Amino acid sequence: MKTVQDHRASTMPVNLDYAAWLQATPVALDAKAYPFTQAIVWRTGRRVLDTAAAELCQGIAEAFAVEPKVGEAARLAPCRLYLGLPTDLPGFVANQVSAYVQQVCGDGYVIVPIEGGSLAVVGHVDIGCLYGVFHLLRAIRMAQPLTEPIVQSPHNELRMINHWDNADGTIERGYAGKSLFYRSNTVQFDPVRVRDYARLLASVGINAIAVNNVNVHRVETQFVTDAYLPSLARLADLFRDYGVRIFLSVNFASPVELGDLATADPLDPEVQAWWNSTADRIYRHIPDFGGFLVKADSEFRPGPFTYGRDHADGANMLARSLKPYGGLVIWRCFVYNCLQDWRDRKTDRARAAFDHFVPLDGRFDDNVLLQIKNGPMDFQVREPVSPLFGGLARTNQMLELQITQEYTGQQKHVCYLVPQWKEILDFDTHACGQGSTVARCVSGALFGCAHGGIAGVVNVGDDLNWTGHSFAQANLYGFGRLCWDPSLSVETITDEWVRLTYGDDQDVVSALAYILLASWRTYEDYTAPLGVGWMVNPGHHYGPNVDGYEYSKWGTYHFSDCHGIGVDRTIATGTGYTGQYHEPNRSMYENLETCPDELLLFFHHVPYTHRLRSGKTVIQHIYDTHFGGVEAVEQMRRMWAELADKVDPERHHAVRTRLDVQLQDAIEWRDVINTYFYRKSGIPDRQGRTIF
Ligand code: GCV
Repeated sequence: MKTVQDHRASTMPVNLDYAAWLQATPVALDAKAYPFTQAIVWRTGRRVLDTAAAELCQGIAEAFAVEPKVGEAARLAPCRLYLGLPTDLPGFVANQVSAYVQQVCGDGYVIVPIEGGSLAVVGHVDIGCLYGVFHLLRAIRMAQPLTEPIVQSPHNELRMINHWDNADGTIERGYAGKSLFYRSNTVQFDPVRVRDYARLLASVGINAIAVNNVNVHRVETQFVTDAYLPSLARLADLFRDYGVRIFLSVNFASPVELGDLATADPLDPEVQAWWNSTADRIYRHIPDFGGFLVKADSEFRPGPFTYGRDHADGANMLARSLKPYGGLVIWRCFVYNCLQDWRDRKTDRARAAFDHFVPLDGRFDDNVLLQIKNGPMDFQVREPVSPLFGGLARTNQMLELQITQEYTGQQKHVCYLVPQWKEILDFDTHACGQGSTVARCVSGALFGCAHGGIAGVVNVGDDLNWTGHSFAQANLYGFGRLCWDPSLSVETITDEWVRLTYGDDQDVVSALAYILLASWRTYEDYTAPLGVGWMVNPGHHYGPNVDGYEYSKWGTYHFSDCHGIGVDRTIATGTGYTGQYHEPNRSMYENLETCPDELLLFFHHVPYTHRLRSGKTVIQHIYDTHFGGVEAVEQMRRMWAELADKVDPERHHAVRTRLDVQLQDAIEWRDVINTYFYRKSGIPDRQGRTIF
């Protein structure tokens, strides 16, 4: 049998970051604590199960420096680890696991101690067994006991990564090198690297991947043709071993742009026939193809509006072409007017997704999912939750998060987003009374939808450490863990990532957890205040520029003048956006007294002297958070410096260099923002600190 290690190039540079949270270092306990690790029994010949067994062998060998027995030798060992489906197991093992396996849904698994010191890792499908293996190895690495049965089912059917990779090898909003999949307008990849990537993804439960940018340009439009499908099929094959199905982002105007038809009108039978034969072709090459991801009528991408049709017409037409194969259409709701007039205070970009899609609720086919960004604007450091969650009751839906740090420091700054995502998932929409959380909306549980899930725009490129900043790996890890189980606590996920990636030393664990957990708030403190967002340089979105988008067409304004700041989105005097929420959220946001401080300027335009619920005025809050944010980065830098003897020099140096950059940038943000608002308001800092 080939081990996972056999697939690795022996020339692969040694880099601890490359192994991410699957480090190959020995663990403190010896193998006797886990007697079942001496032998592995499984039925060979099925790809995913063989992958699971190979991972198990490798993980055990790395942890305890002892190779487990396999094959005949394993069957003779006194204790064994049984891996497989219930039908693969010897009768006495099957009997002992059956009550637990019955509780498992979808691609979940059980890990059950068997009499005499053996253990069984069992799922209903082979991929469940692989997830069980990764759970088991994680538990061993974290020295957790495995004496009680563990029953795990994923909360979300689709746990998906979106790549914004272009065929030329660039990545839109990518901060960790070039694409892992493309170069010079061809599909070109290192199979070892891609396999290792698939492995990382599967280890946290990811099961779907859209391999190209939602902005589908001329070359990627051809991905659905015979010119590209054979090489995409090879890519899909690498992901297949790890149970990850590939999706393609498609161009709605493909029938026209590929030169076959004069129209892409979704109600034209010839267009339907064109997509049907396109789907037939794709499935001939990739039999387990997941489906299409579509950005339509958004930021200059073509869509059904051109033909006087709506999003349901467009999505359903594509869905019908995939239906015979069980494929899905994931249709994005990031639809708004990107040619707005900044002088117009009535049009509100935040309203757009709800206004476009709620009237279509119930009209989408059952293999369509609407993919909704977490907030109504665009992945800002702080936004309210999109009111589309809870606004759609008869439509499959998915949450879209941004793992790549476009607006949150571009992987030069530490910004650990798991606490933000957790707040989003826990947000109570009140759509069906109390407890109608976003997590329940998107899993499909709240409204009994057929499909659901979470997608993340990934932060990975071909940098050797995958994510540019070593700590940005924690976002990828946490994303996967939350997709699997949104009820996991931030602290649990953080502790897992730190210990799996950087080891068990208590000083390292506590310093790293502190830095990660403080980082989102810190980033927010030195950038745009109180939920107002933006204030970044246009185009690349890095660094401060308070008025960068203020007089532009993009609909992203803060409306600061000498009196005050913020966007009035109330029903009473503003754009009426607050009316898109269910009560009591609507009233909470509508009223100045109950609106949470951190979102005040998203919902209200107030004078600089307005007193926040914290007791501070808005202007003093701006000064204090901006000075405080820089101090917090200085503190992170000090804490990291103190770990110099406890972290390997390569990773220590790389992180220190990025923290230096973060500090310089935070100072720049502080001074630009404070100076801007001092000059606008004329109100000095009560503490008399330097403002320019
Ligand atoms: C892929 C924002 C980003 C764009 C991105 C777009 C989207 O506008 O800046 O780069 O395009 O969102 O999500 O479609």
